[in-house]
Amino acid sequence: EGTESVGEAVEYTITGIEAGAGITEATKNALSEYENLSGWEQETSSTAAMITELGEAIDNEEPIIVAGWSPHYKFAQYDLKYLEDPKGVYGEAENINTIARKGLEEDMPGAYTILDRFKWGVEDSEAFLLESLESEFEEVAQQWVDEHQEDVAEWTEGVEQVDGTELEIALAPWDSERAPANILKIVLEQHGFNVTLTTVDPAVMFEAIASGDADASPSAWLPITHSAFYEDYKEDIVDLGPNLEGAKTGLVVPSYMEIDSIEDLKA
Ligand code: PBE
Repeated sequence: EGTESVGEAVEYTITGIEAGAGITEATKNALSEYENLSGWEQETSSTAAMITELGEAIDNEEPIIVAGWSPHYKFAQYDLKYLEDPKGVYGEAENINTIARKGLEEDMPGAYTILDRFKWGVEDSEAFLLESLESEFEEVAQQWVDEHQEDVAEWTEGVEQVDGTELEIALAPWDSERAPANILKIVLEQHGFNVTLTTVDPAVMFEAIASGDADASPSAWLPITHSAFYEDYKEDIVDLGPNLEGAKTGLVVPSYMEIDSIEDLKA
């Protein structure tokens, strides 16, 4: 036991999430860029499975290495740390941006204004996500809007009411994306829009905004996590900038593990 390496203990496996996630691509890049990770694999499945495995490992104080990100409630539930990433594979400052289809500003200036102004913080988001473990997502969103009327007033100042204009928001299937989408749905509906939320993989989300099938999305992780999708579609979308600054992705381990860097993951 005592002499077993971290690699042996985790069977040279990083516990990943959905195959279509941006972080799955970043982790593939990490596996090819860090020489000490040659022979390691990423096991993809689902976010729910990753969270279950993480919880089980922590219950047994066993080692585990997961593809992780913030904002996420796991940092409030468990004592975790990001492994240092000296090669910068997961990037430095990551943000969550709002993107819109071309022409939205002309077609629905009020909605565009609200989408453009919407902004909150990592702490807001993590408090929201923790709350959502106890209550329905829609209820948490309503409560957040009720309790943040000053922010909402800033986002909506001068925006005129419309009468049932349809608006489609595309979002990626993670809670960090469901949170802003549900807040925006409530705020936009208070201004008379009829909002549909459509959940799709990130690649499809960018494609839908570029083709105009969807109007906007508050879940573009840039500049790194969704860079491959962004590069494909950037000429055909409008980037409204960050709605959340200070997001992060990387390899995450329980704090009791005695390693600090991706380079410490030795065979
Ligand atoms: N995530 C959470 C997503 C975006 C939101 C980091 C898991 C990803 O595409 O990797």
